[in-house]
Amino acid sequence: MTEKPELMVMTTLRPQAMARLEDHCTLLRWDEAGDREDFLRCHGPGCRAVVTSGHVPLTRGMLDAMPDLRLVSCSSAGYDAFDADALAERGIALTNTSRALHDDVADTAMMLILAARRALVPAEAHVRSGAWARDGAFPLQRKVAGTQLGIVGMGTIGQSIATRAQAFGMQVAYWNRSPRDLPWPQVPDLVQLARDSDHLVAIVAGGEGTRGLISERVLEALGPEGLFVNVARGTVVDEAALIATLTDGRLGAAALDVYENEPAPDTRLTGLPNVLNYPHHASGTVETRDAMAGLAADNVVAFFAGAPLISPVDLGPR
Ligand code: 8YV
Repeated sequence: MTEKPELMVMTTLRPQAMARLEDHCTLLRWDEAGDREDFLRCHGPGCRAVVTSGHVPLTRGMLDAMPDLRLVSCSSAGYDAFDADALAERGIALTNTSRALHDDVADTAMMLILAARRALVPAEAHVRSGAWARDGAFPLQRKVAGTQLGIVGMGTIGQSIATRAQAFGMQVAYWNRSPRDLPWPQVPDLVQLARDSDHLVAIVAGGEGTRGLISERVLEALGPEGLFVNVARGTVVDEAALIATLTDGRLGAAALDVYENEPAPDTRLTGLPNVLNYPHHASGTVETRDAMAGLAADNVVAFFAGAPLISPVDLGPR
């Protein structure tokens, strides 16, 4: 019997995916090690693949301890905790799971737009508390059909949001770091896109390249009637500016799945009456988490079989 290849496990996946990996590989459980540095020193050399999530840091120093590494299989869309430059320099392949979670994240973006625009949470409380009978009808809200949606970041998930928004009768335009050939108008100036939009959804990759991309100027351009929705990363918005503009009325409202400081976001932000909060749970369904883990495992199995990777990420040019 041939020996199974070693796989460094930096986060545990859903049970079915773990079982599949165990069938194909000898699992090196870094995630369960007491002294992780020592574990990497002992088991890193010779290890050719890692399975992890984009939330677990993967530094240059950790890569130094795995000189034979050729694959990082990431069980999330984002990989902003990785040193992507170091991966690219060393020619280490990276795979992610955008294609497994785009439906749920796009659904969440739409849910946040609709819930914020129709005041779902206060409306629910209006019924539950008896205020409906006591105080009368709930105030009128704003119509979504016929409005303009700006999407910041037009990858797999951005495009899924766009198709849903169209089905809801919205007009879509987008901003992207690189030009794309898509059926929606691309606006190269982010401030202009915000100015033209009723709602602005951020779904751009996190990391240093996009830190503070949604700046005070962008939020001001979105304006006192505008809604900012973040299903990307907390870092892509200047959070101090977000709090300031929401507080003094330069920005109308925000609906957020992500925050700079998770899982204990700034309460000056989460406590505002014009903010709708969700706990970084856009991909949080059984089906999608199973699919993400399954895809991460499939990439590992393909790699060790010498087959093409299923969902590689293009890391260059950097
Ligand atoms: C998280 C995500 O991985 O894929 C991403 O980049 O942010 C999410 O799917 C998930 O919420 C676990 O924290």
